[in-house]
Amino acid sequence: MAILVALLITLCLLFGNVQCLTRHYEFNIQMKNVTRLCHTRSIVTVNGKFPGPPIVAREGDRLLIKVNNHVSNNITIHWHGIRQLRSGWADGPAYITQCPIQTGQSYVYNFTITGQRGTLWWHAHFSWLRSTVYGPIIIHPTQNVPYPFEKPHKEVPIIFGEWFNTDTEAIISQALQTGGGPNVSDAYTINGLPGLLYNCSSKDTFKLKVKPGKTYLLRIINAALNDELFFSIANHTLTTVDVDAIYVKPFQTNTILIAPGQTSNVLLKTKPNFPKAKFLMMARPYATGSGTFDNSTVTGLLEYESPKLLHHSVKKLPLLKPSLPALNDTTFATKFSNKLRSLASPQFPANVPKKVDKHFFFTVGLGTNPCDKNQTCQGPNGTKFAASINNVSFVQPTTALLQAHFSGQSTGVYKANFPFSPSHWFNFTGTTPPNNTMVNNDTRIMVLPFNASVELVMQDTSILGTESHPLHLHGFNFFVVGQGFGNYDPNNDPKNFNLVDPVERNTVGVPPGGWVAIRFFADNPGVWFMHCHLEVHTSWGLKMAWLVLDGKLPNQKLLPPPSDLPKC
Ligand SMILES: *[C@@H]1O[C@H](CO)[C@@H](O)[C@H](O)[C@H]1NC(C)=O
Ligand SMILES: *[C@@H]1O[C@H](CO)[C@@H](O)[C@H](O)[C@H]1NC(C)=O
Ligand SMILES: *[C@@H]1O[C@H](CO)[C@@H](O)[C@H](O)[C@H]1NC(C)=O
Ligand SMILES: *[C@@H]1O[C@H](CO)[C@@H](O)[C@H](O)[C@H]1NC(C)=O
Ligand SMILES: *[C@@H]1O[C@H](CO)[C@@H](O)[C@H](O)[C@H]1NC(C)=O
Ligand SMILES: *[C@@H]1O[C@H](CO)[C@@H](O)[C@H](O)[C@H]1NC(C)=O
Ligand SMILES: *[C@@H]1O[C@H](CO)[C@@H](O)[C@H](O)[C@H]1NC(C)=O
Ligand SMILES: *[C@@H]1O[C@H](CO)[C@@H](O)[C@H](O)[C@H]1NC(C)=O
Ligand SMILES: *[C@@H]1O[C@H](CO)[C@@H](O)[C@H](O)[C@H]1NC(C)=O
Ligand SMILES: *[C@@H]1O[C@H](CO)[C@@H](O)[C@H](O)[C@H]1NC(C)=O
Ligand SMILES: *[C@@H]1O[C@H](CO)[C@@H](O)[C@H](O)[C@H]1NC(C)=O
Ligand SMILES: *[C@@H]1O[C@H](CO)[C@@H](O)[C@H](O)[C@H]1NC(C)=O
Ligand SMILES: [Cu+2]
Repeated sequence: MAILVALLITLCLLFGNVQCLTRHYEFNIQMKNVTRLCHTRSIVTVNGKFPGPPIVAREGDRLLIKVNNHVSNNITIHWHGIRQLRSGWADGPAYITQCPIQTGQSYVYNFTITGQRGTLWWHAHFSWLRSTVYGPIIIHPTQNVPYPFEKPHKEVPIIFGEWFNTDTEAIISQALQTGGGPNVSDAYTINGLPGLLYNCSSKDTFKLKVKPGKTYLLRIINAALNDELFFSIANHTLTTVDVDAIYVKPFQTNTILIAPGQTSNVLLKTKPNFPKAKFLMMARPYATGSGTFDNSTVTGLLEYESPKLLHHSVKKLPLLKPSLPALNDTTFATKFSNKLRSLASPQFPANVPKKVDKHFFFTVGLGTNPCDKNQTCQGPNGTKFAASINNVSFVQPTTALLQAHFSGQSTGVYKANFPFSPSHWFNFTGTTPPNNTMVNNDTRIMVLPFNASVELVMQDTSILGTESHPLHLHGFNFFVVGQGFGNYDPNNDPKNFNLVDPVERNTVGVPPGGWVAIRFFADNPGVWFMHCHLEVHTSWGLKMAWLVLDGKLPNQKLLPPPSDLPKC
């Protein structure tokens, strides 16, 4: 199959020596037979590629990406982390900003990249299709603007994924039917490859070939469906310089932690001389829930290009392994997230809201739904698993929220009464859970006036056991001003908030049995999805949406929908 990516570049703007381009891509959604772990599966792909093709752009560019759906599934594509200023129609979550692109239909995603540079990613945002439909978004800084760190010799995307030997759509549909936890993946992958530690997979190993004494920029993306991951390279130190396409104060670490939805640029300095060893890179989960999970390990190889003289002896070199934190090492996770700080420099300031207009307190966690009368369910005590925010388990509407809002036809689609805080206060992280674990199902959204400064505290619950939840907010970056364990204390915890150089990002882990406080300016009109990026929790309802109203000025209003916007 010919590669169908057509990249035409047309000049759109010229000011000074800075060029702003329009970049055209074509994404053909098509099936492809792919073999991993000796299992061949027909998977949904973009242009027959797995992982999908990279989008490469420069800060300020406009992207026009035409998506043609040639498969029997409905699909949408989300440009994860892209701010989508006033262009919410291009954000992508199905039934939130658009109806799905149905079989045989096309839709052009049209947006600009404003004030962002680094690594983001794109993925399907319909059911569990993102398990195979994902790829990098590489955003170079404006021309002639250097990185605030050493210029790398080479840049390499490292995308983690999860491989399933069976159809992921069947897995989630079976789980929703039985009420139990879904089957876990069969392997983790680096750039689609599982590596040496799985049966029948050693040829499918990602190899990073390097030269001694150079600096490499690894653009790391966690595209796994349901698992946070630790990542390390034997005998090498990584320097984190950016997360979620925002520069951070550089820090060195042997291991990084990355949740689904998160991205990070790290520098890898190779050894000055050709070493007498080969090095494994490894990733495996950080898992805090009580359910079963895929506890396997993906490997890749860091290989030094050998000097000619040594060529014959390279095969015999010893293979060194990194040591990774324990699967449940929350102490490491906490230390790691505390190291992440914004640059907060004159060139890259941290514009943290100092005063707050709107305070919100949301509980996040698992709960249950009753089993149908004539059914036996496999969730807790014969119930069905559910998940909620403030005990509201989000019910997906049958038309897109943004369309309903824009056309003034929200009645029967959503209610603008999402709770500011839980209706029922209890010991959120106590060891004795409440006797009623049932959630409410509803399609409720929270309305924000334009430019409101928002503080949101998200509190994990222990109702069905504590668990880390990577919460992702569409349409915004936010500052992570505080986090802690136990129940959030509104009197004392804010005293320790970091309003100077907190990390700015789009996906943050709510600590297991703890809380996280974020702040942002609601400066982007539209309907913005917020959800756990563990796909199983999203399927169970751990999601909601914000409606940010238009501002008064003409440039503070959501633009009208494009004419090809899909209909439900
Ligand atoms: C995948 O393989 C099956 C069985 O060999 C074949 O019938 C099918 O056409 C293939 N699909 C694609 C997309 O190549
Ligand atoms: C993309 O969106 C911009 C801003 O709304 C609009 O001016 C332009 O015509 C659109 N381009 C296409 C090809 O739809
Ligand atoms: C999930 O795993 C169970 C047990 O191995 C198996 O019986 C079932 O068919 C699997 N479901 C799907 C959808 O693959
Ligand atoms: C790798 O690290 C181990 C443990 O720190 C050390 O003993 C060994 O010498 C290192 N090997 C290389 C080739 O760097
Ligand atoms: C992974 O889980 C399996 C089954 O639950 C268990 O037998 C195995 O020991 C675990 N492996 C590791 C490395 O924890
Ligand atoms: C982590 O897991 C180990 C066993 O794998 C267990 O002994 C330990 O108590 C666990 N730690 C926490 C904090 O849950
Ligand atoms: C349960 O009952 C409903 C209606 O009473 C019926 O539609 C459904 O097929 C039944 N499900 C099973 C598994 O028997
Ligand atoms: C399940 O039932 C047992 C025994 O009645 C009870 O102790 C436990 O809390 C229940 N769990 C849930 C999740 O409802
Ligand atoms: C909540 O539960 C935890 C663990 O059971 C306990 O240590 C704590 O004191 C409780 N907090 C309150 C306010 O009851
Ligand atoms: C929950 O259980 C406690 C003690 O087991 C009981 O006192 C309380 O009334 C129960 N609450 C509800 C709402 O059933
Ligand atoms: C929520 O929806 C489920 C079906 O998804 C249903 O079984 C349950 O009764 C509903 N719960 C409430 C409180 O309405
Ligand atoms: C695809 O989306 C349309 C519009 O929402 C819906 O009517 C249809 O049932 C969906 N089909 C599938 C297979 O999900
Ligand atoms: Cu979650």
